[in-house]
Amino acid sequence: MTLPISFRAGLAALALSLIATGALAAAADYEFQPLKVDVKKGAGSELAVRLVHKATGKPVTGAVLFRTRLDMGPDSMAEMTARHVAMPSSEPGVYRFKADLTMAGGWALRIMGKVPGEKDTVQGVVVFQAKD
Ligand SMILES: [Cu+2]
Repeated sequence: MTLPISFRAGLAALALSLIATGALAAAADYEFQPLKVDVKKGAGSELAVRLVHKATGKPVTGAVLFRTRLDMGPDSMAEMTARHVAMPSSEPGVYRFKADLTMAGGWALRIMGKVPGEKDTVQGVVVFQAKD
């Protein structure tokens, strides 16, 4: 049996859209949340984020956060960045950083990471408020 061209094209388009939505859904299934929004202004301030799988609410352990950026975008100073380093964490699904928050105000921690068993990169932005 030969299918009409238009029907076959329709099937191909459907298959492609299923693949596309599947990929997007996977990456959007995860969320980075602040443990505590208010943090201390100054050197060595501690930031902590929890990565959760939204559908189950479960913390996601073993993620590799391969790219992070910390900037004052929330206060219209996106070009103002802060040094930060990853710290060890014993809590499941919690990822910690030490940051030099040189100014009081809103800081955005922008994260790209890989989650075990998920081929898409997971991204998130967590906003902290540095206080004197
Ligand atoms: Cu600033």
